[in-house]
Amino acid sequence: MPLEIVRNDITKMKVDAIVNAANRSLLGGGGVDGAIHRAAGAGLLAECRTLGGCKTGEAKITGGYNLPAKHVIHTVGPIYEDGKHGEKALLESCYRKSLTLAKEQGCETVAFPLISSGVYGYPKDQALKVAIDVISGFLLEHEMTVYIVIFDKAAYRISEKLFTDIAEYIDDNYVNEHTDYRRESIRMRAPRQASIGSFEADFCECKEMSVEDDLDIRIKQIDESFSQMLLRKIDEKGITDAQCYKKANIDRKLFSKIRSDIHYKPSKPTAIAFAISLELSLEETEDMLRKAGFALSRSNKFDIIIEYFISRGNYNIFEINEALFAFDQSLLGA
Ligand code: AR6
Repeated sequence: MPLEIVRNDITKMKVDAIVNAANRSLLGGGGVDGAIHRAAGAGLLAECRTLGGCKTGEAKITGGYNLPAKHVIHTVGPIYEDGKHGEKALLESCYRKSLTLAKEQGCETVAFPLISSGVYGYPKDQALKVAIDVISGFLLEHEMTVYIVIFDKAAYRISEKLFTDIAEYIDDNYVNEHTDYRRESIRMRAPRQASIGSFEADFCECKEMSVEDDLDIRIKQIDESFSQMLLRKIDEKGITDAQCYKKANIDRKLFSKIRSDIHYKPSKPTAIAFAISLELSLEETEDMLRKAGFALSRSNKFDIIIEYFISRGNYNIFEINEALFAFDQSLLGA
């Protein structure tokens, strides 16, 4: 998965580069900076002394010394005042400059802490949003695996409102497998609500078709495999393969495997990630999942959260992953 949110101590990450939330002196400090210097040993400080500091929003690279990571990229985040002093642009710059530096040094795997979100006071939810936006934008253009490392889960939450909203949705919809009748009745009442766009598209496409042709197409689609449906939907949406797998947060190798094997059975999170990237309706998502041997269930928190987002037409995979993370569920992607 090109972008992953993980809970860990960044000093334990075995990646090409970890990013340090440093200060302008680059001579160490508290928080993640202190932890990185302690784990790397004195060699890191000695190299940092040669760098002449670093401006806010910029980044510099050193070796990793005793760390499992090969390099440390030191970046200096903004001190948050009130959000009106250019903090966001500076924080974006930290991520962008660090990623560019990592790319120039040939790094394939990079781990970031949530820069500025500790001592420097940047609100954690906004800091995470900036991280996700810049990193996912970068990954549309470059092949790399990037981790956002969340150290302290208690200190990290999606917005209170979204969290409460999803929690209520889970409470309202969580049902025992055997009393799943509600789901059916809801679907019967509003089967197309979340897919007006695609319904109209289907309707427009089919209006010149005879009933026989239409039936013929539908029968062929019953036998379609997951991989065939995926490729058909990519064509129908008029997007490229790369646009699809990048938006799904799936790496190119896995996509090639699926493309070349019509009987490929993806994992459930992978299948859902494609449904999200193709912006399928709930009904189409279920259809795609069935082809991979899965279903969305109302007795599963993960599934209800997915349903929450699809039924609201929110197909931002990173936001969905943030919410899944907050509810301790596995994330979408490979
Ligand atoms: N692994 C991953 N994340 C961590 C770790 C860890 N081991 N330790 C803390 N965090 P902060 P800033 C998280 O304060 O806000 C230093 O003194 C932490 O929970 O380290 O950019 C520097 O020298 C928080 O979410 O960095 C500067 O003076 C995030 O890392 C100043 O602090 C960043 O918190 C920089 O402040």
